[in-house]
Parts: sequence; structure tokens; C-alpha cells
Amino acid sequence: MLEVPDSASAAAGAERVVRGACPHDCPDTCALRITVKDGIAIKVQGAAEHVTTHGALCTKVARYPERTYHAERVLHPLRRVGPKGEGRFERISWEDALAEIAQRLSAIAARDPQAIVPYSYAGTMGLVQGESIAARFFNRLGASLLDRTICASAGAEALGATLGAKVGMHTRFFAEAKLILIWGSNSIASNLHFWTFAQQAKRAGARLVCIDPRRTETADKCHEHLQLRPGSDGALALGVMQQLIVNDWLDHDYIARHVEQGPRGWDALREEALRWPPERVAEATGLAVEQIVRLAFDYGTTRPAAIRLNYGMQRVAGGGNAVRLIATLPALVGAWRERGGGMLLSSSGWFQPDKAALQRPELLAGRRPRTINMSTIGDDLLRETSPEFGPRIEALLVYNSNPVAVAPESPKVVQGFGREDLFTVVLEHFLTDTADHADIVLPATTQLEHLDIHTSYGHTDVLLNEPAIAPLGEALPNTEIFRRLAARMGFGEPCFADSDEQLARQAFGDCIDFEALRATGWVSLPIADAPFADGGFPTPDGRVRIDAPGHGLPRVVPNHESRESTPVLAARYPLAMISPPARNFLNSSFVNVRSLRDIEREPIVEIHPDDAAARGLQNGSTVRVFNDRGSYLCRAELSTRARPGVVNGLGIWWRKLGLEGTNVNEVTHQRLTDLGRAPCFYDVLVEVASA
Ligand SMILES: Nc1nc2c(c(=O)[nH]1)N[C@H]1C(S)=C(S)[C@@H](COP(=O)(O)OP(=O)(O)OC[C@H]3O[C@@H](n4cnc5c(=O)[nH]c(N)nc54)[C@H](O)[C@@H]3O)O[C@H]1N2
Ligand SMILES: Nc1nc2c(c(=O)[nH]1)N[C@H]1C(S)=C(S)[C@@H](COP(=O)(O)OP(=O)(O)OC[C@H]3O[C@@H](n4cnc5c(=O)[nH]c(N)nc54)[C@H](O)[C@@H]3O)O[C@H]1N2
Ligand SMILES: [Mo]
Repeated sequence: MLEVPDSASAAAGAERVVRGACPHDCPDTCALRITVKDGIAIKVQGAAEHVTTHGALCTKVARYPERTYHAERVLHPLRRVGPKGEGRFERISWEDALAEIAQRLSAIAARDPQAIVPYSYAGTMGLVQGESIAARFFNRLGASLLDRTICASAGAEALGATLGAKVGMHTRFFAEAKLILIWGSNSIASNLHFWTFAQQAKRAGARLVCIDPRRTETADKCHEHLQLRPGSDGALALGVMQQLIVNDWLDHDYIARHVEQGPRGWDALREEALRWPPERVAEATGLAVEQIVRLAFDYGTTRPAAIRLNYGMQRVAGGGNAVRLIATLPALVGAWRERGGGMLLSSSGWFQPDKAALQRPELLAGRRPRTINMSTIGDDLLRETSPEFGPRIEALLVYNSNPVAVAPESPKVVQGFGREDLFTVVLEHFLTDTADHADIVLPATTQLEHLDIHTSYGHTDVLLNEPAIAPLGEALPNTEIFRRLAARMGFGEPCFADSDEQLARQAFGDCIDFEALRATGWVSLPIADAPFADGGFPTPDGRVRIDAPGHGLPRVVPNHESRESTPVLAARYPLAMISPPARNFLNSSFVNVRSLRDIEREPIVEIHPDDAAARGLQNGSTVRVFNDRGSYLCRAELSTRARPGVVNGLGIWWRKLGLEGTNVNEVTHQRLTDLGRAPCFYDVLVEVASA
């Protein structure tokens, strides 16, 4: 069932190049070329012929061999011997590991399978090593379902409510725009291959505007940086609309034909926008009136105008509504008419993988298990059995995720994972903070060692990842681990015997030519250059929706924690905090790769020199960042990268590799966004003090 690469048969000393795909949670989904010699991957490069990859990789993935052959890879099953969290394990056989897991899960399932919870996210974005056999396993078991909200669901739901799906411009045509708004995205750090096209546009005379509370490396390279207050994007979008209306920079023809009309449509939004003159918007956003007027002028008068929206701006209470407002803008000025205009938040909705074929919901056999939101795992692990909640969580199976480091409000997450009565299994490459809390750790293969098929949320190509090397040690692909577990549990359905290649073929069935995919490594979806030039949005009536059912009109929603919404709290914790990623890490992945950690050195918080002076903080000093939920230590970097009143705690460090076994999620909370039930990582108040 396990595909073994043909490396073994290659002549000694000969080099072979294998086609791969970057598995990481990033919009770029690069096409890889892996050079293998004597069964060892010696080099990972970007495919030169792939349009968006164009032969370049980020620093992190160029180090993929260093991560794969890392001395600390987990290479055989482990059983915990010390207290939870301490990370002491003994080696056990696969036989013993599977027997123990099957016995524990069977006992719990006999009472109520919903007490078993899967926990997974995008450690790999692959359709095969993600939710295929794993989903079949949990469906057959009748385990709780998992609401996978931790990153993008506010924006995703908002885009669905407005454009009908996660669709937008082609990344490559940003090169033809004359104005690009880079909105809530640090492209150079987290969407590098888009940045190449933005630079092409810049060289051809385009104006680049960055809208971000942090002065990022991307902001440094734009013509203008609008350093707004976190969570004020909805107000800014309404301010732009107000100016478009009063100056009549609207495309009336496009609006009449392709935007929802009537009292619950454009008329209603128009009325609301007129309540947001520049002075009011300046107050809400912290920007100058002239900046707002200039932004609207540029947007209303430049063709083509493109918006690269990204998920950084939707990690706040009103993130969903802000995305709805911004996603309406391109239609108002008719930006979609040209292929270099419009917007892109995510392209993933262009792909239609056959999820039912991969996940087999029919294995639920009529059962309707409860759903656990991954973003409130801290609270949920601490809940007792109740009629509303259902059974107390008794077992967790974690794969493709490191929740102890990445989930909000880690004091509660750690307490939950520390429960002695919780049975936890973690499939991992490394002993992460989460694996340290496992009863059993199972060694998983990396992207170089297994087969997978990938979609993207930045471009529109399907990519194949062929295994380049044999699995290291006793590591197995996630699929094979769940296959063996299913067999142990006595699940005899034939679908559990599907091989990884069969799964990869099922992902798109006849909709793509698998042999063509094999031959080149990718196939492009047939999508028009300017897909909405004449409307045709994937909404029920083909128009941009204003008043989406269940959501009402889009509006400004205040942050959960701010001067205005929680003045008493703000008096004690006056600094707003955002925690975007450090450039050389990928969420919490790569933190343990020495060469990358050496670049980042230690966890830092950027603080404006005025805020630092008010607290007597020196550049480079160790400080404590805290609020009522928790506290963590880091190094203060006095910098105008931070807006006055806002601190930037760069993430996401492994707790145990940080300064005192904690990280930035000590201070985040579990309240959710307006749409999509997502976390509000960038909607937090803290105080900073010398440690
Ligand atoms: N190097 C690197 N690349 C990555 C990742 C990584 O960890 N490291 N993570 C990957 C993943 S999982 C994702 S989801 C994407 C994330 O990439 P993005 O979608 O770009 O999101 P973030 O990096 O969270 O935030 C982007 C920018 O939004 C800004 N921001 C914060 N709050 C606000 C706000 O209220 N309004 C506005 N306008 N801007 C705000 C932040 O300061 C940051 O510079 O990147 C992927 N790529
Ligand atoms: N404070 C704060 N917190 C955040 C964010 C933030 O900006 N600020 N960002 C949030 C965002 S956008 C996201 S997407 C989440 C990310 O959260 P996660 O999806 O948990 O991402 P990672 O931290 O990269 O952890 C992924 C883990 O999967 C493992 N893995 C990779 N491939 C495989 C495989 O094939 N098999 C198995 N079994 N394991 C594998 C890796 O070794 C790694 O430990 O974090 C969120 N947390
Ligand atoms: Mo993410």
C-alpha cells in the first residue's frame, strides 16, 4: 500500500530530479524540483517553468532538506514516560503503539465516540496527507467533527457572502495593474511569489500602497504606507466608498448590471457609506484625512486597480465584515473589467476537489456528531459533560498541527493538554510543544517521503508531489498510519485499503488529466483571464451580494478589546497587540531549524520608541508582555515598525525554544470573529514592562 520511490534502483552516484510541491500553508504553493543522489535528497529548488514559482523559493523551504534530515526527527513510535509536557518518552514498536491506541479508542467509543476529537490543520496542505484516510477513519468512528477555523474562516465566509466563493484575480496579472493596494499582507514575508509580480508592476509605473498597522518590509518598499489601527479596515473601506460616491468615481454601468440592487442592496450600502466622511474615518483608523482622500482618489481614478487582500486583516472581531466591505470595492469602480484589476484574497474556491470521495461522509451512517471549534480548544478541553456541549473530551488525535503553540490563550490550552485523564496521540516530525503532551507520538513522513496532490489559495494550478526518498526510520505517511489504525479497530470497509495514488486520483476524478499532471508536475485550471469582466460571480444571481442572507448589511464591528469597546480594560492594558509571523518561520514550523532560528535569534516585541520611553524600556532589553490571561518574556525592539499604541509580537515560537517556555499566545484570547467563528489573534490588549 505504501509507494516506495524508485530511488533504490537508481544507479549509485547518479542524480535524479523528482517533481514535488511545497506542502506549507502559504498562498504560493510552489512547484519543487528535488535532486536526489544515492537515495538522499541533496537539494530542493523551485521549478523554473512554473509561472508563479519561477525558479525561486523562500529561505525556509530552500532549507527543507535540513528540516527533513534534522537530528531530532521523530523516527519511531514513542510512549510517554514522564509527566505531560515534559517531553520524556521511550521507544516502542509500531505493533505496541497501534494496539494501545486501538484499545484506548475502542473503550472510549463504546461509551460515546464523540468524546474522541481529531485536531488537524495545514502542517501539510496536501489533499492526501490531510483529510482523506484520516477523515474516513473519524467518520467511521463517529468522532466529533472539527471546525477548522484557526486561520482564514472569517475572510472565507465573507468572500462567500460577497463574491459567492473564494475566487479572484490571477496572481500573475497583478503585474499589469497601475495601482496595487497591499491590504493586510506582508507579501515579502508570507506571499513572496506575489511580490515578484507587484515589483514588475512597480517597475512599469504602478503605485503601491500598503495598508498595515505594522511598517513591514513590504511597507518599506511601497510608495505609501497607511499605518492604520488594527481592526479599522472596515471603516477605511467605507471611507473610500464615501469618496467614490461624492466625487462620482463610480462605474454606474458595472454597478447596475453586476451589484445587488434595491433597498437591501447597493442603495442601502451607499446610504451607510455616506455616513463615513474622511474626518470620521480618520478618527476610527488613526490615519490623516489627506491619506484617506488620496487613497480614494487613487482607487477611483487609476485603471487597472488591484487589491491584494490577505488574512492578516481578518484576525479581529470585525474581520468578516471588513472583508465584505473591501470585496465590494472593485465592483464599484468596475475594476474587474480588466485582468490587471479586481482583487484576490484567496483563489482556493476555483478548485473543486471531490471531498466526498476523499472523506466518505457516508461512513457516518446517519450519525450527526457534534462539532468542536479548533479555535476554542483551550476552553473545550476544560469543559465537563453537559447537554449543550456533549461528552467531555477524552481523547485527541493531533496531526498536521501544533495547537499548544498556535492556538489562542495558551494557558488554557496547556492546562487542557496537561489533563491526566486525556488520551492524546500526536503524529509528528518533531517533538513539538504539542507532542510533549502526547501519550503516544507517531513518526510521520515529510513531503519528500510521501505522495500528495495540492491545490493553492494563491494561484490556480493543481500540483503533484511525488515521493523523492524512502521514509526515514520507521516514519509513515499520515494515510498509512490511519490505515493501520483502521485495520486495528476492525474497520473492514474497502475504502480503507485505497493507496495514496488512488486517493490522489480520486481528488479530482475525471476533472483533471492525472497522466498530464504526472508528466509536468502541475496542470492549470481553465479560468478566464478577467473572470468577472462581465459579472458572472458565483452568487445565486451572478451579482456581487451586499445583504447576504444571515449576515445583514456589511458594517463596522469594533474590536473585542480596545480603548472604545473596553475602556476599563484599556486603562490597565493600554497597548494593542498584533502577532504576525516572523519571516523565517512558517507558523510554528521551522522554529527548530537551527539556521533559521539563528536569523530570528529570539522572540521579539516591536514597540514604538515613545511607548518604550514611557515605560523606561531600553532597546534589546528583556521585557514581559502581559494581561489578565497570561504573560510571556521576549526582547524589546524599539522601532517605528510599531505604530504608537500598538506592539508587534512576532510569532510563532515554540514555547520551549522561547525565553521561559511560553510564547505570544499566552496573551491572546478565544473570542471569535463576526463571521466564520475564527480567532482574533490581532485584537488583544496588553501591557509591556521591563523584566
Ligand atoms: N514567512 C511566513 N510566511 C507565511 C506564514 C508564516 O508564518 N511565515 N504563514 C502562512 C499562513 S498560515 C498564512 S494564513 C499567511 C498569512 O499571511 P497574511 O495573510 O499576509 O497574514 P499575516 O501575516 O497574519 O498578516 C499580514 C499583515 O497584516 C497586518 N495586520 C495585522 N492586523 C491588521 C489589521 O487589523 N488591518 C490590516 N490592514 N493589517 C493588519 C500584519 O501586521 C501583517 O503585516 O501567510 C503564510 N505565509
Ligand atoms: N498569535 C498568533 N497565533 C497564530 C497565528 C498568528 O498570526 N498569531 N497564525 C494562525 C494561523 S494563520 C495558522 S494557519 C495557525 C497554524 O497552525 P498549524 O497549522 O498548527 O501550523 P504549524 O505551527 O506550522 O504546525 C504544523 C505542524 O504540522 C507538522 N506537519 C507537517 N507536515 C506533516 C505531515 O505530513 N504529517 C504530520 N503528522 N505532521 C506534519 C509540522 O511538523 C508542524 O509541527 O496558527 C495560528 N496561530
Ligand atoms: Mo494561516
